[in-house]
Amino acid sequence: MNKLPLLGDEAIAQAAIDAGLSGIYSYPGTPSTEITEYVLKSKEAKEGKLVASWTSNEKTAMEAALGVSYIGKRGMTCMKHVGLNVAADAFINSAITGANGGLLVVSADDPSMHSSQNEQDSRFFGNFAMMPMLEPSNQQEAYDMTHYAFDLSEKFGMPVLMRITTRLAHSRAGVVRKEMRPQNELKMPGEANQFILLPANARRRYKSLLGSQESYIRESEGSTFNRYIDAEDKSLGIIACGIAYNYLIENFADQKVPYPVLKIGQYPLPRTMMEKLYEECDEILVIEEGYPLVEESLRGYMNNGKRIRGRLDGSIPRDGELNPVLVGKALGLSFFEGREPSNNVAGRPPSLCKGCPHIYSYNALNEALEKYAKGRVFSDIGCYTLGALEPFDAINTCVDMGASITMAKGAADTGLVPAVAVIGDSTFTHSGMTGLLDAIINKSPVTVMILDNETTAMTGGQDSNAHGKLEDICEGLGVEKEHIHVMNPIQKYHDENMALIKNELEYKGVSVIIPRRECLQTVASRIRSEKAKVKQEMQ
Ligand SMILES: Cc1ncc(C[n+]2csc(CCOP(=O)(O)OP(=O)(O)O)c2C)c(N)n1
Ligand code: SF4
Repeated sequence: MNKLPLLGDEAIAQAAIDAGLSGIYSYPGTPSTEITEYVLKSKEAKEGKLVASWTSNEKTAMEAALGVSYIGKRGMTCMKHVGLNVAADAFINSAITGANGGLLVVSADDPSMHSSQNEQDSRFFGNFAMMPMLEPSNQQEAYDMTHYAFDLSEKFGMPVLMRITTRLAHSRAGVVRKEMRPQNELKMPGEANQFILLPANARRRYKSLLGSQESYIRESEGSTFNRYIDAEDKSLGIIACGIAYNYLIENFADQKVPYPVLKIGQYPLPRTMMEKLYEECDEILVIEEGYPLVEESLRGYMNNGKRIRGRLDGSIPRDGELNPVLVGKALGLSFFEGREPSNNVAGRPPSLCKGCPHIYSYNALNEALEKYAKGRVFSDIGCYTLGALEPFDAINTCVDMGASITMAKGAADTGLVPAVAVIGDSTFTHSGMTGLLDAIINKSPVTVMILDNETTAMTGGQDSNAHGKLEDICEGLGVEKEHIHVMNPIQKYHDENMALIKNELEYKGVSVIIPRRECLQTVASRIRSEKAKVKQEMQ
């Protein structure tokens, strides 16, 4: 059968299309972005009138997907792990409402923080919500699990969480597709009050969620994604979750592990299988990406003195991404570790593109702030966070999306002068607008710079929901018109821009400055696609 060479992210997207998805809503975030991008570009998705859309943030995405499920259709939302924090209110409550049409939430974790603020483990959110969870070990499984996830969700009337990690999301392998299934017809929830979480309903729904846990465990015990692979040598038993299973078998030439292995791909954990491994083997090694979730639960409910190894006892490092070498070391294997990489591929620190508009915003801001001491610029998350690096050294904080304006407000309210917030256009609509409203309500003396490069550059140039609307939004929220300014962040206007910022730093209320110039990368990609279009028309 023909195989498609797909990234893990693309395999998930293709499987969702093939499984009869009707709507996907997401906010970009590495390493999840390519799932929604694939659906947006898919001819099959367009022909099937599948709705695919970027949203303002992960919470609005989660709620839109829940709306799709409400009417009986199959819905999906994808985000990076920290996005699940933003979506958490809707996500946790969706386990109480349950699903009508199949609902899949994909959360992509980034162990080692290749492009993230933390390396939290989304499986804890799945446990917290008490939802069934899937964790693929390779691209084919990512495809098969996604296809199955919608059936699973409809079988139990419950959303399903899929947890993936960077390496799986961004590596490619051949994937065999299943037959395409038609989209669901419109079908309202059978239970009239299911989605009305008034206390009386919520209590009933919560009891039903608790009552369903045993059936989720039974489903895990019988799942083809959880396998007990027996072997002769019982001196060690290995539990390998998700992609860690791949790292394990890569250590053996014929992929045959001499010890019994419990491969985990579906949660809640298959308790009987775990008990069997624990009873049959002298000691247990747990290999899992992220936090020691399985290791902790094993220590918690099965510990009768047998040695349990993993991230907690130091057999595997407590933090950071796994790889076959780390797994091999935990198994006491010796092997060729490879050479030092050539300088051509050595890691280089990230930097703003030459000529990036953010450079000129920071040059002007730095000069305007010269007479003040350090510690006054609260930044946010985007390409402009690179303003923390030399030669700019222009920002003092970066915590989570939206934290720039709110932190500046708190600092300004309690005595910092001047307090500056720097935020990108996409981050502003993600979670900056509500903070700006707070600042306006309290008349906090903050100078907010919304760096408008007309795109979501950091994650690859998705459309920004703020496009063409920033001044109107700020005015609508209540910023005084005379304190909303647009500037052109370019060397030619440096003195003018600097003077404008200096002036607003003196203002004892909320002012907004919008440096506006398109990201160079989106300009280049637009020109490339226009040229390709012209070439195509001439052929
Ligand atoms: C909660 C959360 N969601 C998504 C991301 C991924 N992410 C990092 S920055 C960013 C947006 C950047 O766009 P913008 O604010 O316009 O700045 P630009 O990169 O264009 O300068 C996104 C989506 C994240 N870090 N946290
Ligand atoms: S991608 Fe765009 S916004 Fe990001 S550094 Fe390059 S030019 Fe600047």
